[in-house]
Amino acid sequence: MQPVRRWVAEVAATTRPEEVVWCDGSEAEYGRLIDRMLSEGTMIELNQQAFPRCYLHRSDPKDVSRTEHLTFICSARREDAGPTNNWRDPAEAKAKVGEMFAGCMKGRTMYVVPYLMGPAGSPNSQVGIEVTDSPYVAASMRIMTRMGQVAIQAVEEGRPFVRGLHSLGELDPERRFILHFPEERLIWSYGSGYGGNALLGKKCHALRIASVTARDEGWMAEHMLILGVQRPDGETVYITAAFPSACGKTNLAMLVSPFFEARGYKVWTVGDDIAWLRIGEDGRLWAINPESGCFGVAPGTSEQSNPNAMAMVRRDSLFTNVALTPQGTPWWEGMTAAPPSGLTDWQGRPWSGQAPAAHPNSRFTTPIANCPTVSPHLNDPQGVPIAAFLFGGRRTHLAPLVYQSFDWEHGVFVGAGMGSETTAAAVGAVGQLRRDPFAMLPFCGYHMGDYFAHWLAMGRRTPRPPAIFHVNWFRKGAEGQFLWPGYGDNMRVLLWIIDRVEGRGKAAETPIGFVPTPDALNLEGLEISPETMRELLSVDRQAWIRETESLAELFDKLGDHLPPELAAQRQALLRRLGA
Ligand code: OXD
Ligand code: MN
Repeated sequence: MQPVRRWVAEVAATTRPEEVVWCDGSEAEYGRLIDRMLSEGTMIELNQQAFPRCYLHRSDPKDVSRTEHLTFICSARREDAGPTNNWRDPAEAKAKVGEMFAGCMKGRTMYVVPYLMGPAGSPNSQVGIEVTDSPYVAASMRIMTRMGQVAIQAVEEGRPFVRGLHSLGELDPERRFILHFPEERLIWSYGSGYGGNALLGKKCHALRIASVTARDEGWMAEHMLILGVQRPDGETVYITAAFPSACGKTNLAMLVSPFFEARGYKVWTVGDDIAWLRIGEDGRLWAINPESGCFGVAPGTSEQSNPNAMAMVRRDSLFTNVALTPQGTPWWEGMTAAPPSGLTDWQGRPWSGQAPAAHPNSRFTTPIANCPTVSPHLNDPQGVPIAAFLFGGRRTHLAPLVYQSFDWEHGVFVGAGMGSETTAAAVGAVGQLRRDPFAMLPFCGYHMGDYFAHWLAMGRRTPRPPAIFHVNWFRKGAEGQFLWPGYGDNMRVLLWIIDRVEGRGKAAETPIGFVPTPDALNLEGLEISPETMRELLSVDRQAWIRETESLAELFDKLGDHLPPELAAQRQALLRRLGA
């Protein structure tokens, strides 16, 4: 613990907290954190009969989502951050933000949070130490990570650790910086208490820093859910999926399908946001979920869209920026068809009915162990073997419901070309197409071109790589209606994917990849017209030519870091489309 103590002492000397608390991750300590926030008024106790051990936190109204324009990769060389990341010279960044940290914890408690990303005892897990002046962050980290003794033990065994320094500062958007120093495995986050900016184990460590470590060490840190589909014969097939923020990753990870469950199928949830993958001795890629909790988007979560999440959040959960009913229970848009009367909005005001009652990016923070479908392999040090990768996004008009890439290299091209219409999970305009390769654009800690090259290299080195698919639950018809029911019916798509992986599953070859034939999906019990299915599976050549041409913008931006294989894939697709 010597190096940890030295660093913590250094940090305390700069930030000058009133007291330093070393967190052990115990239940009693969590209780003390909650009690403190209740007495300080930064947590509100929810109805303990209906929602035992659940609390509501209201954030500063100007601190409600990730702030990508204030997020920086401070690699020694600008070129290593690449053109899709903000970059700052490490020394300059430290000088500027170091001034903000000086004395910033005066009168506050500094919590030292040792945490483990990944199961205890897994060689693929990593240790982090987050120092924070936010009890909300310390309490949330206990849900999101394995916190306390297990991490200390790993440090004592000589494991390296990622250092994360966090302060709420003044919560001033003008004095807010999320800085990553990949060469030092160091994170500095100042001026925000929002999960994605402040729970440093998550996006900052498990994606931005870990993606660099993964590149250097030959594994993968991905923005992917992990699920297992158990078949009636008892065998479970594992799939990971990368979708941009707020495209339904949590819903897919916890999919419920009464129709298929009655026929002996079952979905197991391993993770809903992040996967770390390594090549196993058997030549397959094996995935662990580095997290132990879900930090899910509340609006839209309902008994219909995600009954497992609804069950999961009913205990031991922290809610942030949701609305409050007069009964002391949480509410958000989409939870029930009509809003209950007498709501208090996310800012603590009587709800006017004009603006949303819950913030569109309001969240629940919940132990994944509470999920009714949690996989028995959640804590398996080995992880689970992955048979298929899914990419996807919100594409109202372009992408078919599902298609399979021709091979790994083409699949990497499909991931590189991912795009989605923006949502409220990050600050900025909503509803515009944003390229988001592998859903990693905001989370890759190095040059995106080098990241593509790392994917290609992983494919070459993996003897039994997963098959790669693209899905789109969000295609709309001429009247603007969704063509596919989504949610539990996405199981039909997963089953086709498993069929394909196992060498069954009918498909037609199209210029963009293998698309199911109209009779290939199991549509039993679903009312959907053959015309709608045709539209859902159709490939509009002209639209795809425009799409593929517009990809040049991203590819050109990556300059000579763009792997030539991907430039060739783009040309080949244009040729197949007849451009
Ligand atoms: C998240 C995100 O919060 O991707 O998971 O924004
Ligand atoms: Mn995410």
